[in-house]
Amino acid sequence: MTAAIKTQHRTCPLCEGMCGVIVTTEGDTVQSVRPDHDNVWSQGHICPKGTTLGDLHHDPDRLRSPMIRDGDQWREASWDEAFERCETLIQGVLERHGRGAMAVYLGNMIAKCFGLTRYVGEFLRLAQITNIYSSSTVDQQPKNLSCQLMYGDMWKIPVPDLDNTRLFVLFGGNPAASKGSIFSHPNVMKGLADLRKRGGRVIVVDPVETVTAQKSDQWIGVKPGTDAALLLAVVHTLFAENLINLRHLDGKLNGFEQVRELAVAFPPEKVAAFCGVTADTIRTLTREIAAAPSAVIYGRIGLCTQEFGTLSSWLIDVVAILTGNLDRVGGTRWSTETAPHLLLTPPYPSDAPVLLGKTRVSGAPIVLGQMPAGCFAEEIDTPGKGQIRGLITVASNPALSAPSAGRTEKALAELECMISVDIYLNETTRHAHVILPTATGLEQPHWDVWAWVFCLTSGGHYSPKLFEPPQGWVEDWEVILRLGALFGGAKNADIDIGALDDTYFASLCSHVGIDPPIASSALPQRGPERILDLAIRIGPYGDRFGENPGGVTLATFKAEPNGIVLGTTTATVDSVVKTPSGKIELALQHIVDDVPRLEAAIQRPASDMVLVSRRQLSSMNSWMHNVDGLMRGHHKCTLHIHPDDATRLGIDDGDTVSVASTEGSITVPAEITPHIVPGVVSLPHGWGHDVKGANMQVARKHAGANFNRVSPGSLMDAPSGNAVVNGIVVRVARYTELTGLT
Ligand SMILES: Nc1nc2c(c(=O)[nH]1)N[C@H]1C(S)=C(S)[C@@H](COP(=O)(O)OP(=O)(O)OC[C@H]3O[C@@H](n4cnc5c(=O)[nH]c(N)nc54)[C@H](O)[C@@H]3O)O[C@H]1N2
Ligand SMILES: Nc1nc2c(c(=O)[nH]1)N[C@H]1C(S)=C(S)[C@@H](COP(=O)(O)OP(=O)(O)OC[C@H]3O[C@@H](n4cnc5c(=O)[nH]c(N)nc54)[C@H](O)[C@@H]3O)O[C@H]1N2
Ligand code: SF4
Ligand SMILES: [Mo]
Repeated sequence: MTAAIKTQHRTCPLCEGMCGVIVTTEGDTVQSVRPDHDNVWSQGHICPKGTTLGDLHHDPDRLRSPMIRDGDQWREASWDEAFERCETLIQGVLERHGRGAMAVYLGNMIAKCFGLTRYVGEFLRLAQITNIYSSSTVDQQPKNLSCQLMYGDMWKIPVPDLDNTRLFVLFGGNPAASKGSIFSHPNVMKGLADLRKRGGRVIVVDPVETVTAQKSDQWIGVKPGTDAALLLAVVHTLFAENLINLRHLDGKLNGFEQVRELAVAFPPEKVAAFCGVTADTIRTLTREIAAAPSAVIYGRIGLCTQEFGTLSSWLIDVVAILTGNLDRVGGTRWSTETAPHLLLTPPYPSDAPVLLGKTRVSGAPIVLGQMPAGCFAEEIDTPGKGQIRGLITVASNPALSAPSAGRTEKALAELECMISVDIYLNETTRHAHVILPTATGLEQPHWDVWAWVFCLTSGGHYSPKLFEPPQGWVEDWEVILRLGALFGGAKNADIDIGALDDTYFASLCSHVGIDPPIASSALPQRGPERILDLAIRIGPYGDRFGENPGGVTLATFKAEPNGIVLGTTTATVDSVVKTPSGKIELALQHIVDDVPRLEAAIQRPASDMVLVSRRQLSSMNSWMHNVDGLMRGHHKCTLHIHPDDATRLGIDDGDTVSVASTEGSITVPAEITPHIVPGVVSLPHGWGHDVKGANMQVARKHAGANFNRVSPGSLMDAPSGNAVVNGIVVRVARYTELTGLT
């Protein structure tokens, strides 16, 4: 008898593109994943990664059972045994070293896992771990910081209104590969092409002439790490040429004069050589922004993960404000979420200090509760009070994705207790004592909790789980709750997950003014769906448990397999800004204090060669290289280098080259391309899979080199503690077998 063929419409969870896909299954096997042309949001767009959801599901290397390591031997274990082992390990560290020796490293994929993302906050509360590391400090921390200070809310990051703008100025982002980030829009590249078709313009500021830049009207090849100077020169020109137009923002700002005074010292001529951009280009750019009927000024990871991440992230919004393009149709705006999950828990207080202290070993800043990822390795391997001895990683791979990766790899091996919530035995988790694999992809229900926060369309798409996980499986939210309680000091046998969940749910209800018994009787089923239903019901379109008859609930979305669009954003500056003054703070001291560091950088001699990071369409940070279908074709972990540099250094296309920094060195094949500024080389991150003890067979065959072995952990954006993985000074040379180096 042949198995029944079924189809299911769902959202691809892998990136902010939120593409609707149709998954066809035959029994337990995925036959195909195709674009869903009827999806109201993505309308048939898809990328190569989305088609591999079935391959990820069937990947023989994906863990399907908890794993326990004894020495260098791994064995499968029952969930009960695995949690018992966790208890022993955790108790041991707590007894020997106290709670201050515990740390957590939270990864990017948490945001894509519906259960983990809903429960990670409660995990942290229960676990009482204060050493919180995460991918945030190798990502958007500078933007969180500037938004916390400017608007009083770190998550109110303005989002481009691509569909209505006339000019899109894009700094340090490449949606042709990434599909957009902190900016959720269906098929961004089509949106940019449509903008050009209707007579608008696209300008890309990037040291690399990316595919996005090649499809734009103008590429400005800026030197890495110099955007803050360029943007200050833009601000200077706005003032000097009387181009300021605050429009509706007039009267809603503090710090206007301070910004004017700061920018006096940055005329375009002063920064031109530093930025590698002529003064004329800077002036023309400024005039174009000022003259545009509407303009988006958008900066992404290339702006955050660089030497002046906070200054650049802040200045993006300053330029938008000074030209009246914030909070405006066709400018950058804030979302109105259908399920506003951030409302369920207390926000980071708008009047609280952003700088919470300094790290133990090198005195780096602890900002917004995050320990800098660049300090992770040194905090594990440097003895003394507070040294990390116990660690939990959740959907993160710091051995590849965080700076000082070589040191991290060694440090992880020294931990007394390491628990990983992860689906692979990989470069990081190979050091764990216990790995707890959670349901992933097609085994999970999905609602894109974080993408809708950065989306100007208000809508939703719920996907039920397609496959039941193996029998006896523990749901991801239960895993993380139990671990929270264990780290909090509870005995495994005493933990009552249902009671923990009910207490958590009641606290969320109380926070949003809903009577917990009323909510619990309407929503008896425990777990993340109950919280999603609560978020939808208290949201702008929700039924508010009967107060708003006809309002939506989770059931409304469950009945619509192609998703629902309810409207566009209605958020305004007046509803968003939560600063103590009630105004947008243009010039806060914590940010302004960093300007002298920039002044000093402008004076220093230019480096001969600097390294930047890049993303690839068929890859997702460090973890999708085990999908054979995505790895076909030529070797992908190559160093892009300009022909002039290649000639100067005697490098031919395909030659193996060494890339060395103060941190370490790696070898990779060179790929000569004119699409890069001379003096800059670019390498993808997330590779380097040839390590002993990892079990990802396909990835191993396409190992590549680990970028972050050359990123020094000490390189940091001073105000935010964010890692610098762009603009690293390196020496590039042809690698010769004979000497090991050139
Ligand atoms: N040099 C350089 N370094 C960078 C960057 C850069 O541009 N250049 N970018 C940085 C950025 S923006 C980010 S966000 C970070 C990302 O870095 P991290 O968040 O540390 O991790 P990833 O590399 O995304 O690896 C994801 C991990 O989650 C696991 N995983 C995947 N799916 C699931 C799941 O469904 N459940 C569970 N439990 N686990 C899962 C994978 O096995 C893997 O271990 O990297 C940063 N590092
Ligand atoms: N296919 C795919 N999609 C992804 C990911 C992935 O790994 N693969 N990762 C996801 C994640 S976690 C994130 S955070 C987003 C990131 O999304 P994006 O920000 O769009 O990421 P990138 O494609 O890395 O683009 C960053 C650009 O910044 C440029 N850059 C480097 N240094 C500088 C600088 O100093 N100044 C300027 N102006 N530009 C600079 C780089 O050359 C690069 O073109 O993508 C997400 N989407
Ligand atoms: S990974 Fe590809 S298919 Fe999936 S949401 Fe992103 S763009 Fe769409
Ligand atoms: Mo990221």
